[in-house]
Amino acid sequence: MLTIYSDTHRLHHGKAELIDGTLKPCFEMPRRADMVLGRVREVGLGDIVPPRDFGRHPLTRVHTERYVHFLEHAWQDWTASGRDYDALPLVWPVRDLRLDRVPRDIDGRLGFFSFDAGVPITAGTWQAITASANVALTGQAAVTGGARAAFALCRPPGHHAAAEYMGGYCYLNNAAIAAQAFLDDGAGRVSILDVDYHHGNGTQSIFYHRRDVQFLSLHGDPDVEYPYFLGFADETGAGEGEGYNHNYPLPHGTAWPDYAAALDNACARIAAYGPDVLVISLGVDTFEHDPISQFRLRNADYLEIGRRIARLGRPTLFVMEGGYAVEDIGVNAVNVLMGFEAG
Ligand code: OKP
Ligand code: ZN
Repeated sequence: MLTIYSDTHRLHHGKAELIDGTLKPCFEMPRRADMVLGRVREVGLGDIVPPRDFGRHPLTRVHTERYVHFLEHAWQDWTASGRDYDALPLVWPVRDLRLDRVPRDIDGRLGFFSFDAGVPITAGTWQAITASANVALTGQAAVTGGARAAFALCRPPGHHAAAEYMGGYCYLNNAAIAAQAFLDDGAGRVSILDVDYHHGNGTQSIFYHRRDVQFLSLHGDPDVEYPYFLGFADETGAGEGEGYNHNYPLPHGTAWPDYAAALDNACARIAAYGPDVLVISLGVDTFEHDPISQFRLRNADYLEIGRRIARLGRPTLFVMEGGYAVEDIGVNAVNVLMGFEAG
């Protein structure tokens, strides 16, 4: 399997995140991608190539122009106002606050274009997030060109980012950008299966009213898990998109048997939909030792996830999302890919 990787991810390195009421080093760190790349090399998964530059157009197919403009200029605006530590949002337009005014001031803009504080913007964030999107798009082009599968080793991740807000370590929605690019290159139907531990609220939001993209997500029950405000089972799509969104909220402590049952149900829905291509939002924070998550999957379970995805028999793009047990992230992510190749 072809892997697409860019070293540019390194330019995005947030210093701290607010967790448990204190500032701690960011869980979403450059070493995550290093560990995955190291494992890809170790097992000889296949060629590793850098991304091509697809420019701005595919980004604005799923994100608004003003949001992309905000991301591009945020660091410059932040430093122009005299700060040089991570730019972080700290005030949000909830409920009856106004959404019809986009603030001019950078602190207001950071809040307007985000839904949480888990999104530090640093000097190299724009370069890293556009490289990450280009990694996904290069994988998409390989699959459109006839590859059975490709692995987009994206960092930072993307599935929490919606059309015009960032959050949960995510800025540009790499999987959604790739899915839209498949459609723009002639696919009629795309399924996105999100196996990250957290609900892919951004991806769901982007495609919620559409039937050309089916979205399915297995994740910690939002009643008790981040992102809390989306990802329930009764969210099934709206308008034309009614019936094309499927959430599988699972309790804390979920281990392989229950996870596999949900995965089988999702796979049956994908088979019934009959997509031309499959995008996997590949998070491995479902791992038993993940430091911020509460499922109990084990190393070998990831091989089985890959086998089940392979049985769908569709051209498949894997897009890296979360996974914070850094010593195991490479083994777990690449186990999915090896299971796929074996299956
Ligand atoms: C990004 B991805 C944990 C706080 C969670 C944000 C998590 C973002 C995960 N108690 N903070 O889905 O892996
Ligand atoms: Zn996650």
